[in-house]
Amino acid sequence: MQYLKVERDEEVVQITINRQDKLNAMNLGVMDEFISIFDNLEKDSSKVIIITGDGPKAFSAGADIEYMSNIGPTEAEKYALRGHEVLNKIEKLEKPVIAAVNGYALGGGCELALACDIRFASHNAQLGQPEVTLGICPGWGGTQRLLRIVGPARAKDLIFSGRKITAEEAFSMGLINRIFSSDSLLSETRTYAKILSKNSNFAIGISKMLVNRGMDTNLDTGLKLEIYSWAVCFSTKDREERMRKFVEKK
Ligand code: CO8
Repeated sequence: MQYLKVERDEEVVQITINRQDKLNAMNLGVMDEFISIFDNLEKDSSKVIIITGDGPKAFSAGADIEYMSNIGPTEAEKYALRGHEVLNKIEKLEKPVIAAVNGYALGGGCELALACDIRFASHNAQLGQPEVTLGICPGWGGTQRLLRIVGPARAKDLIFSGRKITAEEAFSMGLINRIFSSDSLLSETRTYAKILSKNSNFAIGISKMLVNRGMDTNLDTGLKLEIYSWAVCFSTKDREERMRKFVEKK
């Protein structure tokens, strides 16, 4: 891998965007590597994924502006589709994906974090959708996922102004789950990831699907889906063993 570094600690996998000199901006190479990694993660024994950026300054400063400055609509569509493929894989993966936002998360960088299930940030993080300052609208799901996470008024404020917000402001609008010091962000994220990895990955996967589907469906359908999914959990050995252990302990 040229652009992404993959480290494994038992069932926790950390993916680091490794383009520090360009503030981890995502070119097509980054996208391709993400796709090949997530193709493997769909099948392997990993349980929790962490995504972060290399260096102290950026999670990712977004799509590669140098590349975009020279393309037309056809290439732009391909670039957007590639980005969507990555973000959809993250969202559909039946395992939790945590963004450790260690600095700038702008444009596509913010959109990458939005596709993750949980977002932790360092105190120095700055998030934003500055696309309109470059003459484009958000193109990697920013208008849709941001809307669903923070609501239309806040999404429009961020997208129309292109302003960068602090980790604290992002936390206040529910965009960030927790804030840590820069020094402790990764260790705290790993500790949290370990906790998730000890829980039932089947139950977490099905819960992730239910919450994601729930955002796009009516309450009645979402609740029906929950009932059937809940019943399916009773078909696993994992559930049997976890409940048996609890009962026997007593
Ligand atoms: N793309 C390419 N290179 C970048 C990017 C980027 N997004 N961001 C920073 N860099 C490069 C700089 O050019 C510079 O390179 P070099 O040293 O070779 O000149 C290096 O990274 C360091 O950057 P700066 O010198 O600018 O660092 P500063 O500390 O002065 O500023 C900022 C940091 C404020 C983050 C600044 O770099 C910045 O504003 N970057 C651009 C942020 C931005 O606008 N991002 C949104 C891009 S658009 C987008 O993501 C669209 C997503 C949807 C795409 C849909 C597909 C078509």
